[in-house]
Amino acid sequence: MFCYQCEQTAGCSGCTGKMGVCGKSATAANLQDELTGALIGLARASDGNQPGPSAHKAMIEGLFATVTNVSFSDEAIKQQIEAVRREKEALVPQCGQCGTPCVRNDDYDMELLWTADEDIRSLKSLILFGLRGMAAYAYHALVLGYTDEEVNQFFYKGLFAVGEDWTMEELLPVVMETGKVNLKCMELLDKANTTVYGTPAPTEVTLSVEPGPFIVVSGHDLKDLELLLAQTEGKGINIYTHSEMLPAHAYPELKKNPHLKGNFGTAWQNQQKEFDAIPAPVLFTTNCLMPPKESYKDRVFTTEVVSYPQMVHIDDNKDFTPVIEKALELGGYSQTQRFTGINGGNQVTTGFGHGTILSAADQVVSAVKSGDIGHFFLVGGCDGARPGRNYYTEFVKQAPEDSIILTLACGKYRFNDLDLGTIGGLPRLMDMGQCNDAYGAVKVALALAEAFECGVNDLPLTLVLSWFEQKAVCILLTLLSLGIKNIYLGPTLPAFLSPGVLAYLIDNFNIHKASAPEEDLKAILG
Ligand code: FSO
Ligand code: SF4
Repeated sequence: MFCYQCEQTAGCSGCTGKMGVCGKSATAANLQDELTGALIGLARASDGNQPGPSAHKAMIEGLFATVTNVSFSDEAIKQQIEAVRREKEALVPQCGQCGTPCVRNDDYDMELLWTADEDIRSLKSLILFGLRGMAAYAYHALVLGYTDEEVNQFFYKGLFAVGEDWTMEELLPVVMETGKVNLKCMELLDKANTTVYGTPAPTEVTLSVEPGPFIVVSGHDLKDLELLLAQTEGKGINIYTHSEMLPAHAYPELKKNPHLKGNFGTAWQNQQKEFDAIPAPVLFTTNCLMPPKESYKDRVFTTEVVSYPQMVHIDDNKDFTPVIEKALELGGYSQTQRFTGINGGNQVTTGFGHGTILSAADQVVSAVKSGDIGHFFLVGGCDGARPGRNYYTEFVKQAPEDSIILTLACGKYRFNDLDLGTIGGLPRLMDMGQCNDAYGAVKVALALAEAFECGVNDLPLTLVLSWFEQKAVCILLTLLSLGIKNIYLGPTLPAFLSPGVLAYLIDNFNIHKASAPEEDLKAILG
């Protein structure tokens, strides 16, 4: 196997051997390569043909399944390979049956990518991993009935480029286009979420768990949470969010359910410790699933494209009865359990989406003009297990008192239970939501730039991002496609950035590797 798509990759260079650091087996990794090769074959076959909704679904699901911490099951990946090949066959039914096959629509051999020239491999990796992240967002929009033809078509265009023998000059525009189209995809998901569930509003969420049966829901899929809330209504079962599901509390149509009680646990990498003794089942709707330990593996359920060998998978009919029965069997705690966040706080606040922040735009602008607000930081992104990620906690703690901290994604658990006080009636710490809500952060930045009649890069705003997996890659590409410069990225730089491509990003976008909070703050504010 070879895989170097996430931040925890072995030796900061690539997972090889029998198993990746994430627990993905070599067999699953090789099958994921075969799936990706089949998707490139589908992209090739789409050239001059018109793939329809079923091909788009196979494309989106196939890409999403290869995101880190999503699919560990050989069987599930094999079924997806079959589904992709059926879609290709439907597009080019006679292909390969002529006397002199041209191999134009063949599946791609991923070995060609992993052994390519390092700069070409780097650019193609940016495209491929960006597409994987974007597919996750397209998937969540699709389950809510929202789809966009430009987004769908770009999956084929991007993958086609990965399979071609192109130069750096030919690949670079596709890298930037991946970011541009991902903005459209995140906008689509924002529209889907806010149309179906309403505009998020600031909401305090307890970290305590009440007595009685309960279910913990992890991942990013709001539709699954909605369905589970409906199926548990009146059954005496409480629902708690976990990790990236926390922002669900802020959506009016989800919040109205009285049995949506609070949030359990912190970011994904702590799950093996946090789920160890929990008297309740856990439902994973998306990443980040870690290999369950013996002590709790009978309590983990998966759905959508998440899969793990021998775990109960809730299929597309969405009958959550096995999860509900497990919650009733385990019974929950006998007394209220008071949990805290990483810094000892017992509640967190979420729901500062672009709708809420922009409704206070006048207040924000006058606080900047009066000097009450000196700087904005967006400290967000994915969390991870590597040491060094307390950089983000320390950065937030050391940020000056006249600064506003916007945050999003699971990296926020490093500091979201801190009380940072207020400036001019505005909380200093505002949780904008999940990773996909980076769309909202872009919207706020563009609105501020307009209010101050300057470019985004001229605002007193710095993006301090933590990356872990491929959704962070597509978000980074979106920010670059908007021309946003001076981003601080950490805790380590992606292994798939070759020295040549990294030099390009530094020269053109002035990307900085996060170093030490005090040094970075000094450089930013000095
Ligand atoms: Fe985190 Fe995992 Fe949202 Fe990622 S839970 S690491 S960027 O999947 O998706 O922030
Ligand atoms: Fe390694 Fe990350 Fe790939 Fe897992 S997803 S095999 S940890 S690089």
